[in-house]
Formats: sequence, C-alpha cells, structure tokens
Amino acid sequence: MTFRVLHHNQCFDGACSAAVFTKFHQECIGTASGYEYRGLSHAATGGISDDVFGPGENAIVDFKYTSSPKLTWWFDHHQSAFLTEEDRAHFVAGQRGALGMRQFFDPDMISCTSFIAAVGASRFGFDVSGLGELLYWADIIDGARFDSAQSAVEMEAPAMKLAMVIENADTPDFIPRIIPLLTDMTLGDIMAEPFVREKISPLMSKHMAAMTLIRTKAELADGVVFYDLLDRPTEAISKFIPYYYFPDATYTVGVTRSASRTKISVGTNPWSPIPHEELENIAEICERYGGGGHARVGAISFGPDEVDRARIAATKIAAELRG
Ligand SMILES: [Mn+2]
Repeated sequence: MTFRVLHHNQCFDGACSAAVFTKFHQECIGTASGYEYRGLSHAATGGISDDVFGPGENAIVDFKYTSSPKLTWWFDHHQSAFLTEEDRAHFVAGQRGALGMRQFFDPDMISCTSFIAAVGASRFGFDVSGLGELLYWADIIDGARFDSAQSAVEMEAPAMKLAMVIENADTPDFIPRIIPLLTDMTLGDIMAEPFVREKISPLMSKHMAAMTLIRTKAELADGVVFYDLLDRPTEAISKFIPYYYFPDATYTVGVTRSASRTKISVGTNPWSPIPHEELENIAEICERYGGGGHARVGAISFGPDEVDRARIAATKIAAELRG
C-alpha cells in the first residue's frame, strides 16, 4: 500500500526530512509499495485534521504531533511539537509500547533531517553514508548556522537557492517532485533541473525587493528590529535580511500578511555575541500568543482579517524584547 509522508510544507528541512524518511523506510522497513507526499502548514486554528491522512500508513516529519490512530511514524524536533498536554501525555504513553520504535521526538536536534538519519542509523542500521551534503545543509539552514548574514542573504550556495525555491513553492505538486531527488542527486544537479531552475530568477528578484523593503521600512531600537508590512501582501521574507542591514540587533519582530494569513515572525540574531543563556526564549513568547517555534525563532499565525490583532500583539512583543 502507498505510504503517505506528511511533512512541514514550504520548508527545506521538511522536504529533506521526507526524503530521508523515505530512503530510511524503504531500506530498513520495506513495507510500502510506494510513497506519496503532502505538506502540512501551521494554521491559525492549530490542530491537524484527520482528513490529511491516507488509508495506509502515515508518517509526519518535522511537524506537530497528533494523537490520531492514523499516525504511525512521527519524527519532530520542534519545541512546540505538542499542541496540548493531552497530546504530550498520549505520546509519552505510546513510547512504552511498540510506538517507542515508530515515534521520535528530540527538541535538541538541529534539523529533523539529521534526527531521522541519526535514529535510523543507531536503531535500525540505516546507512547514511551518501547523505552528507543533505544533512550538512539541513543543519545549516534549519539551525540558522550560517557563517554570516552576508552568506545567508546573498545565497551563493545551491542549497540556499533550493531552500528559497522550496519555501516559495506555489503549486501542491512542486515539493513532492523535488523530495525523491534530494536523496538521489547532488543539490547542484537538482538546481540545474529545468523545472527547478526556472523558479530561481523571479524569486531572486523578489528577494532583492524584500531587501529594499526591509532596508527602508525596518527600524532598530533598543536591540530590536521592528517591521510592519501590513499595508501590502508580501511573500516569505528571509528572516536574515534584518541582520544584514542591522548587524547590531539582537531580535527581530516582523508582521506581514498574505492572502491566507497574517503572521508575526520573531527571531534572534544568529550572529549576536550575547550568550545563549541570556537570550529570551522565543517559543515561549510566541506560545503566549497562540504561536510557537524554537528557542531562537518563532511565529504566530492569525487569520487574514486579523490585521489589527496581529499588529497589537507584534507591538507588545517588540516592547517586551526591548525591556
Ligand atoms: Mn525542522
């Protein structure tokens, strides 16, 4: 039966997680006749609907837990993986039985991709020797471990351009087409595929426009860059642009909207000299407003018509981080 792999949508680590999970499952478990992919996005309403699951086995990778009995495999590394304490308790209870070898959670892993590879290798004898480039870049990109704001924003490496193309995927068949290539080809060769290559130059132009927008609209005060782009719909803006123009900033709070949602993005400057233990926990702040994420970056989604609510919340979060 076809195995459905549900992955964090429009996310480089989500796509790489789906690819590495598939290779792992094929080589170490081998019970599926084929694999299909579907992206999951954070909705303002929060939960995962049972409609997303297929009739056979289902895995969720790099995305929230759900107590649905349709979920068989699960890998996540997000601090906010459990929507409720009931979900967490359900996961913990499952760990004592057979699901302990099917469902895995470790918020200390940099990327879900390297988490799947590590669990596969240590518990199932998965051979990860051909996955070096993919695991390296999943950690760099998902962990925001770039050498500099310049390398993150100027995007010279093929992995960076591929991540941009995945983050901006505009049709539901695009990421499922890329996933099987990720464990089969080098990232440079995937970039050269015509269906991928044609996406790059329009996105690079938008990226340049986003840079101009942040340069002109963002303001730095007391270590926090704030930008409000609610006057126009904008597509995904690289979270590193603020630090390219404001290298002395510690945090960024930005509020943007698209046709489907209004979004607050909160981040920490990855190149900040401030020791980690002195930084605010961004996931905790976002959770208070109904969002989530990691210790260093997080987000809160609102409905497309909740512009005022989002603006007020963003202003409060910026004030909190400044204080
Ligand atoms: Mn991830």
